Amino acid sequence: MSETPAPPHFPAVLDLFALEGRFISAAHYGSGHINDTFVVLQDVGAAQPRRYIAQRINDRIFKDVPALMDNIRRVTTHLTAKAGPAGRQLTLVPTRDGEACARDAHGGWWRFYDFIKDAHTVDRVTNEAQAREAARAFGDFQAQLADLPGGRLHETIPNFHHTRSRFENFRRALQADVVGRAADVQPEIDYAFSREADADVLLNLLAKGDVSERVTHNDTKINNVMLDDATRSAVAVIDLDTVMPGLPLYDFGEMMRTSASTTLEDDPAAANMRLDLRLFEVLVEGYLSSAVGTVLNTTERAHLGFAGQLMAYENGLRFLTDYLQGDTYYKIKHPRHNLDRTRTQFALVRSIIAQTPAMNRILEKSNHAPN
Ligand code: ADP
Ligand code: GN1
Ligand code: MG
Repeated sequence: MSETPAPPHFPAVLDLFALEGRFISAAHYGSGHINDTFVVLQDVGAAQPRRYIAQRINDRIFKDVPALMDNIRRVTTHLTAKAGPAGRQLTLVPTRDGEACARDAHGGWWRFYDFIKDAHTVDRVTNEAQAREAARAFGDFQAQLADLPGGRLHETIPNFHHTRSRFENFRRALQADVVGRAADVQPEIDYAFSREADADVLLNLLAKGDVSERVTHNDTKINNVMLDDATRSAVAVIDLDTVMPGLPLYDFGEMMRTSASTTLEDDPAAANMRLDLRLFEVLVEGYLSSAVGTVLNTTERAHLGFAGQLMAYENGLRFLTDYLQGDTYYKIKHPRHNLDRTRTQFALVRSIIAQTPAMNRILEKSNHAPN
């Protein structure tokens, strides 16, 4: 999928929502792979226009948008109540009918958020403070949702981090080879098969009751946490489409994959991709110093490093699957984009494996540190 500009019928979309002011402009925004995100400027008669974030929700991927929005409404309401009036949380702008989202005349689903001011996201960690802040923010986020009222959240994408299912999807894509790309990627295919057993490790722990399901974010990429422009501290966790039942290890692993790595996920030179051991240590400190630190059991703590290895492997499998299927899931900017992403992820798996003894020493030390 490639990036889409704001559609010609965008003014009609704006009319569906209870926005302040008069429309000035809408421009594509951010670097997410799934939804179409726009920043919208509205003239409110002040020196500065009012900004909103508009998102067209990807309903090829999220099959039940009302269920997804029900999750987001519940989660944002709960977080806002906890943060109090001073907090800067993700806040939905309701439709004129008071709903959380609306469907345009072309069948597209839209939602609007208040623009979180004086904050930014980064696609790559460039200093330890960013990693520590992200870890604290995602840890606190999960802890704050431990008492979310209203029962189990909807599973917006079934089996999202079920690595065995991801592996079987890859195997099917390989067998079908619909665009004839398999022959070109034999080393990546071989590597995927060589690590197949990893897919079951956390699932087996879950089945035995050694780790347990909680409400988790499930997409804890570094660019899903907003950092304050001035203080650089985390102000809000965003991109709540995949908040649903999951394992905290998935959250830590996704964070480690994107926040303790040495290059961007799509660096065409996969050799640049390694685990940065110091950033791993900072993530562990940040995560365990957050409210979630007191909740994790010894099995979870012992698997923090493996979680990053597994999430890098799982994302590698998913990118490779998409490459084999002709790039139907992730947004791409060039034909080998998903292949580049696959290669960096498998390079990261290799690097994590090579540094596992050192990671374990860090984890051992963290077990003796006060929270
Ligand atoms: P995707 O699911 O495609 O990743 P996100 O919800 O993460 O979409 O949004 C994409 C980007 O837009 C984010 O990385 C962030 O930079 C920006 N963004 C999203 N929501 C807001 C918001 N409420 N305020 C300011 N920026 C936002
Ligand atoms: C997608 O939406 P975004 O860009 O934050 C994907 C994640 C992947 C990630 C890889 C719903 O995240 O699962 O880890 O790309 N989100 C979904 O960069 O599939
Ligand atoms: Mg995102």
